[in-house]
Amino acid sequence: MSVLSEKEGKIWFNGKFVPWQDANVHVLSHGLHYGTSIFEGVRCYQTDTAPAIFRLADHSKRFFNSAHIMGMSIPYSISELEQAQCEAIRANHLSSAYIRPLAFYGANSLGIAASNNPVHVIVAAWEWGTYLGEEGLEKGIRVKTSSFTRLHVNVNMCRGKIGGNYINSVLAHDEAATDGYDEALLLDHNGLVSEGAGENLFVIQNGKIYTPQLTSVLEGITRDSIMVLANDLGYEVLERSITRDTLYCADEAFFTGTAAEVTPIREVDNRQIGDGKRGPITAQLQRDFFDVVQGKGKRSAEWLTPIRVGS
Ligand code: PPE
Repeated sequence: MSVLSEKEGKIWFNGKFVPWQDANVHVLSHGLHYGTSIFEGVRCYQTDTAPAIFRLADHSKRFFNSAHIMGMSIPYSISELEQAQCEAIRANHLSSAYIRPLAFYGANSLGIAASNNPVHVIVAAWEWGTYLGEEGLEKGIRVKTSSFTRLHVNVNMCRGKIGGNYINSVLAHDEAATDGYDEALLLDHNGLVSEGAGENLFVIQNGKIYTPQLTSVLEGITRDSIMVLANDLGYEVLERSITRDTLYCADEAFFTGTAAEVTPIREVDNRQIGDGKRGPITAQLQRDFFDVVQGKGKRSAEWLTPIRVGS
């Protein structure tokens, strides 16, 4: 297994590219002790003409919103961050990649008080294949309801992609994986279905598409893309409360996320969903999603930022 920290390449670190293995921080960094970081997950896809970043402006906006929610000020502009992401693709000679922008408090002082620490910002990019397995994309995955409750809106704010929030996801995913499932499904504090450890959820019943409202779930950019693509196909998408037994009885269900893309769910808590395989509407939306990210969809021009290479 290749070790991420030992790769060759370059990482954008506080405004300039440094060799991959030199992108290190002090062990007393505030972000490491308290999870005081914010981040993004962005994908770049190969298209017929050039590599292209999917919904770069929307991810960058969410990055700055996460910082705003944290009360953290980012010492770079949105356009500098966007350029760094494009440059990270070029500098590492990538065509399809996962991009990880991250901002975190450094090591001036420890203690809960965070704001007297410097804010460090990095952008890394590397090849990252299918998140929940190639077979999962095709056949669907097995999901287990977590014993961990999803974040309460007044405990950890869910609109922010904040490092510390992910402890909840790590606990939930590890529990599900240890029990032999592919991913965890979390319920909110009212017992309603919220989202996966790193994915939004969609449910299809009688030709209608449903997804939980944006209370205790991340406002996923793939979620939004799927809602737009579904509308383009003439489907109604409704945001509403979903109970666990509604999900059990769904015709189809799937997860969305930058890493997970569009992953069908074939089983929840050992109950088969629909026919126990990727359903027809899921398959259609998945096709449209992969078309659009690869430059072959109606929305491609709107959603893709091509990276000029070799100039
Ligand atoms: N919910 C959560 C909790 C979440 O982490 C993600 C992204 C989503 C929904 C979907 O959001 P979007 O990517 O904008 O469609 N999860 C990121 C982190 C995955 C990881 O393992 O790290 C991702 O997909 O990049």
